[in-house]
Amino acid sequence: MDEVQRYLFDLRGYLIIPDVLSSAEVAELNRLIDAQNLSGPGGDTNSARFGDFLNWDKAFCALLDHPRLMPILKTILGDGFRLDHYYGIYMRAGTERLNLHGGATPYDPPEYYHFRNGQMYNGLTVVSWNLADTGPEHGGFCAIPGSHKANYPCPEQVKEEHIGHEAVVVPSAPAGSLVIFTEALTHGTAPWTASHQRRSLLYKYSPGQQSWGGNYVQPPTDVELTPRQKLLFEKPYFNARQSLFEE
Ligand SMILES: O=C(O)CCC(=O)C(=O)O
Repeated sequence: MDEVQRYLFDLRGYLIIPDVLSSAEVAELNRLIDAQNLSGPGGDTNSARFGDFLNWDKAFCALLDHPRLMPILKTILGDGFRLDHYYGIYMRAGTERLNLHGGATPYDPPEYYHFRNGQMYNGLTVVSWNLADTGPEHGGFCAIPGSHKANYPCPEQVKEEHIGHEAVVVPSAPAGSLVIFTEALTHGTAPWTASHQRRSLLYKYSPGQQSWGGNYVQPPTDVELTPRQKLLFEKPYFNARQSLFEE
């Protein structure tokens, strides 16, 4: 994580990293999703989600510990982080918004942003791989920058106004980019207005000692993982946890 990325993540609670995937890689991941002949996306949030894609192809597993991602997650979560859960979001013109949720206040123990000893400490952290352009003219991820450090709860009026409120931004995140955000951020989804489908893959990581989910995510059964990818499926514990960065 470079100095600018670290500054922006601390300041805003999210980071956009463009051009992590090539257009050929994006096309291949979209082709693999198309091949599943999924029933959606529908107009409501439930029918705008899909799961289990780590079992579909090793291309999805390769994103788990992508070399561009790992040093960034090390700064955000410390060594030894783990995959907490994952799902995909797809949306079509008219798919509804997701309400704003999260924020530093009221305090939610597994979803925190702390700064101590000159470094950040994060709870549940989301890495969203964009396989289609998202942004103000399309819809998709939206957030209130800086709300991971808010001292007051997000007012109902702001939540109701959603993307109509000046505090809420819908950042541009083109196909091939990553959106990385702390779940301590107040965030949600802008309704989808574009003619193309939204396709985002959300991998959610927790620091090694904790789990947000009650059921620990299981490794795929149909795809062979690398040793480092297997470590990401370790149960939560702290003492003597193996480094993800050893040769
Ligand atoms: O649309 C997004 O990227 C945010 C989704 C989200 O906040 C959620 O699924 O809980």
